[in-house]
Amino acid sequence: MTTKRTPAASRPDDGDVPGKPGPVSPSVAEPVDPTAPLPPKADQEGPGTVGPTGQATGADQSQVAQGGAYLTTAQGARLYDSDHSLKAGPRGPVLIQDHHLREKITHFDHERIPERVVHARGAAAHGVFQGYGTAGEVTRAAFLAKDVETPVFVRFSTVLGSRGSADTVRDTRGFATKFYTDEGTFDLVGNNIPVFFIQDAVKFPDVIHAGKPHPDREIPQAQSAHDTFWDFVSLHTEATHHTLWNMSDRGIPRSYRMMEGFGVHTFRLVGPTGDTALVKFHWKPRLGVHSLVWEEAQLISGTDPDFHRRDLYDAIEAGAFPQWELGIQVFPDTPEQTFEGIDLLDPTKLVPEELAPVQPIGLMTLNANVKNFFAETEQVAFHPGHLVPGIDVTDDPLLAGRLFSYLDTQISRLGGPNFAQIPVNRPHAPVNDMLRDGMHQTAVHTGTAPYRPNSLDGGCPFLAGADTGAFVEAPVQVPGASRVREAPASFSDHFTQPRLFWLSMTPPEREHIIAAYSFELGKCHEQAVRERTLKVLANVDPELCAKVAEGLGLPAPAATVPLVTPDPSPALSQLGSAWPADGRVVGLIADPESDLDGVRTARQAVLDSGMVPLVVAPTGGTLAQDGDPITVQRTYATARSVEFDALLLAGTPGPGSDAHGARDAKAGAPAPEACDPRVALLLTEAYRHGKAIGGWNGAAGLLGALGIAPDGPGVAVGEDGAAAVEGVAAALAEHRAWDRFPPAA
Ligand code: HDD
Repeated sequence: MTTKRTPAASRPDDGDVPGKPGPVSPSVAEPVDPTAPLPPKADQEGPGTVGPTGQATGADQSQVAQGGAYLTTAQGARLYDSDHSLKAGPRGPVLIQDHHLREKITHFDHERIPERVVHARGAAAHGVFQGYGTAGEVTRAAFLAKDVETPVFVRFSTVLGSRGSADTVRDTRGFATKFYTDEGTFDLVGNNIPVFFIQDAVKFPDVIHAGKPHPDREIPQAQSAHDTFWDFVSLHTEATHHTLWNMSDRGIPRSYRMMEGFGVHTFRLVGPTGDTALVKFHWKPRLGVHSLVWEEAQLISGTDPDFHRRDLYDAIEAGAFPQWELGIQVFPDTPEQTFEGIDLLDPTKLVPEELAPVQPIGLMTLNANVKNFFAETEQVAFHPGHLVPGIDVTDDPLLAGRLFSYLDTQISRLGGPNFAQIPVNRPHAPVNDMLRDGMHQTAVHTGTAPYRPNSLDGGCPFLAGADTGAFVEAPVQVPGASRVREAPASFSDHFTQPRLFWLSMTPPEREHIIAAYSFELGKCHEQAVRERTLKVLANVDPELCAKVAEGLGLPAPAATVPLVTPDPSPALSQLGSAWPADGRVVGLIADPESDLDGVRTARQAVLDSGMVPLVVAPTGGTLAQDGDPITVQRTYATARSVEFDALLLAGTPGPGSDAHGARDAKAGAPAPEACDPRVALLLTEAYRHGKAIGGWNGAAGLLGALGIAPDGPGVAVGEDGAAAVEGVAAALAEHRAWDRFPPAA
């Protein structure tokens, strides 16, 4: 039997079926004016979808995929069939005259563009930046003036992995922000680590070739735990500082929302009177800086490789808009371009905040998700050379190479020089250039004289001066010098700042660093690479070197340089501050016999604290003895501890019994085997990862049976659900129960 397709006019189901298009003209999309700025993002208020908690999200349902009533070809001809190729008879050969088949398949064949050579995997969002006006003395940049609001687009990324790689691998994270200012687009293309592997852009292909998968078998994916990476960084010791940050908790962030961002290089600001200052840019997250632990990161790579992408999207969709303060460290623009002995042109060095405090200059809020990943996240093109009046570059040799590289890469990635006409890349300032033609030119330029000087188009456009908003380079003195391929002497200190970082870490942070080096080097096959890395570590710190050597079963070498011991910088540690628990995910473990009123109370208390409750139960559906049914979001089969920042074990309705399979246990502590093994795994894994754990009425017995002391660090067993939530929220202020991790020393 065959299906015969006939033109729509003779089909009975068209036009008069509710919800189906009637015989009206399809709506025609407005022609796009490529010179016009992007329209403001539509408000996200709307009828809404259901988010991960079962709550309405407020997402805009009016944004459907197709705008018109009828499916058409790319040329606008209505289609009567898009499911069958044109054939000579139902079982006959496909005819080459099927232009629709060819159009559809050809377009599909070209749907992918080259992925970014680095930072291929990313997630992005729209938002707004509001200036505080506090930078007015050091820069004339208008978007930093008080209360000026500027639309932004931010893309976060990993560096090494391909587009489909996992989010939670150990890596640096990109933090690239596009400010659509009234004076032109400013891109701050930074990372979540304030220093870089190399001091000169000419080394960039080397470090990336070393970090990417091996060229023969193309493995491992998105990892630095392999021989070529460690071969390079052990030979090229200026990478030691960045590598140490990567091995620290900064290499495995909990969320993009909980990462710092850094402009890395020193930039030059130009003030209203032409005075200049050197600055370093910092993004400070309102939620604090938090990380995963390594086992957790590895498990998530398997259970939810989209963890960070999902987290960002869900938070914004739920209205929990992430925020960062932009701040600057300001240094005098002296001919030496150093501060307290630190070379400001060396991108492997940071300036401790204790020496130069970060001064807040504005607030960024990400408040809208992308509507189409390819159109926006994939096609966005950042470039450190996208600068606005008042923000200029310095002679950092790494930055100089980047100013060339980013423009160049977009030409091959986005297929030509007109990528600024792609909607997400369009400036919001009026564009009046004389750039013409080229691949993917979508503007229809009028006039006859795209050159200057000209008289035929009235001589316009005119050039501006600094007083009329022009970008004017600061007239920096360039000392007469011979051409050399050399670095300044100060660039050769590769160990003082890694040592500063190490000495600034708390015991659990040090323990994580030792474990990370031991893991990564343990994955290397080449003994020479391991031994050479130990020699590098000996020049950072003897304890670090000895502990990693112990893990590798190798002798610890002695330092080959004198160890300088700078004052530690507490600001480099992620511990020691209390942060809002907003946006943390709390798993509520309950079964049909649990104290469901307590579960309702706890669930509401979690929501009231700005956190996200997910009910975990033996099966899906709802939990209800009486009263409002409680929707189950995860079952014992689908839940894994890594999805949660904290777990709450619901108590039982009556006094004195134990929850979750332990109810029948004899007097005294229930046996661990009485607990459902999946619940036991949830709890013990969360405990091992330093997560907050709570419960009420009977929970203490079960926790104790699993080896979790009910009065231990980060464990909150309360009288009822609300008290347990309060305890858990307090524990989450420090993110993890750090006392559960053994100290390094
Ligand atoms: Fe880069 C992308 C950050 C050094 C060459 N880089 C890229 C992205 C970020 C950074 C966040 C992703 C942008 C996006 O989301 O589209 N890169 C940095 C930082 C560096 C750095 C903070 C040092 C301080 N990069 C660097 C050097 C070079 C490049 C030295 C080359 C000489 N980077 C590129 C690139 C990429 C890129 C190849 C790939 C895709 C793109 O530019 O648009 O041109």
